[in-house]
Amino acid sequence: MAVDLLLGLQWGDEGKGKIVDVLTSKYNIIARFQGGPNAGHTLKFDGIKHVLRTIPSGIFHKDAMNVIGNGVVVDPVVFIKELEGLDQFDIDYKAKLIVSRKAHLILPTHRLLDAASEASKGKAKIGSTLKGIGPTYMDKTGRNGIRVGDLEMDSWKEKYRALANKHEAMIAFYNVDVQYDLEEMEVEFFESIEKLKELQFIDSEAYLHQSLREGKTILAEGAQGSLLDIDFGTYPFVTSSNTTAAGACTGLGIAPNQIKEVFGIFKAYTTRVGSGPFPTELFDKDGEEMARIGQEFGAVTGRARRCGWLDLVALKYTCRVNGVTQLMMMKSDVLSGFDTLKVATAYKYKGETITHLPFNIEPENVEPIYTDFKGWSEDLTEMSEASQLPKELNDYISFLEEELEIPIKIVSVGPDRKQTIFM
Ligand code: 2SA
Ligand code: MG
Repeated sequence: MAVDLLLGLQWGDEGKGKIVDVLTSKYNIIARFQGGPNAGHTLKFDGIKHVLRTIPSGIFHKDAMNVIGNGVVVDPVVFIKELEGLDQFDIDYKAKLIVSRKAHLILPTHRLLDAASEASKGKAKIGSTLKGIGPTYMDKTGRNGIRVGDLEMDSWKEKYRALANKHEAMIAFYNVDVQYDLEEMEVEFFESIEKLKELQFIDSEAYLHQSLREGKTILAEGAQGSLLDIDFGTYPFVTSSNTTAAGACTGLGIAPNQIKEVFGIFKAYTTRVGSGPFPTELFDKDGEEMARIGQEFGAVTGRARRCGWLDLVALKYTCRVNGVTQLMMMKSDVLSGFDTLKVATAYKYKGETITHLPFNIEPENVEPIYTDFKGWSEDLTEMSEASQLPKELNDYISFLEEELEIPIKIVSVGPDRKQTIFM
């Protein structure tokens, strides 16, 4: 009778998809609470690799119900393509997937606005995924958005036209080179809306409350990472939703005291896509090795991820903001073969040594102070039990557990469901 929460503690791509997939069989309901098609949760099992964008990761489990919560932004075009991609797996998604009436819709012009805004910023661009996320949340908080529930009334089309016209004027105002044919985009959009309407729209908060009363278990699945949170991330280089624990309350309508476990997922090192500060970023051979061995390319945009050492200052911060109760360390296998591993345990900031994340972590303000660890050379990918892990990795794990005061419960040693070590 509780909600557990699963979150990324860095800048996204921590491997949340894999862990949800490992955990889903324990839950009756898997719910997404924020973000949209900017997420890309990669699942790998039985020799199949599949990337989910808006659909919760429980869709592959026979009995789990999947909820798209009110905090999510839904692009009908992307969403329908995603559903069609499931056809090969023979999944009855009309029975297993439900969408909150209060979720906001990403319109074609939101995508164009995202592109225009980014183009107008030049070098200062956020490096957004260009999925229209920012403009859609702007319309939500600006009280102009169109919601899934609006589609049940014919009047939504007038509202749509007025909003799209306004967006076109805004795109022109940016005065940048964004080519588009809105009529063509709308053909696909309206077709997708018709297909979307075949799904079950529900008052998801009521559904979740009732499910809790019936003793069902819920896993709330976060997207992106805590350092991309609109309030607590590296603003303005963040996404436009609350990716932290509080976002699960506002994005699903569940109360804070219903949340039990908070699973915090982090990589054994750090990566980031898009712009923005990254204190432990590497520009040397070590960074290149992490990118190569870890295959650090975005699941959504294919962009190369920036790589660096683990940043414990940032990790401590995100553990606190989220109230993490259990940690899961991903991609430990990628660190095999490094002679020395480094972990940032403090920052040099304006001549002082600090251990909290300051307001401004731009490189000119912050220099990481590292603690060194001896590396290991063993290949971890075939290991299946905690007793097999090399001593050096155990030392690395113990150090992190002591510093963070939270146990590491899962160590992932490869992308497959099977390559998961329970500690
Ligand atoms: P946006 O499109 O407005 O949300 O972009 C704003 C910033 O947020 C970054 N961003 C991400 N960074 C990493 N992972 C993301 N999503 C997937 C995930 C990634 C994937 O959840 O794992 O697998 O491809 C994600 N979404 C947004 C973006 O780079 C901008 O810096
Ligand atoms: Mg990802």
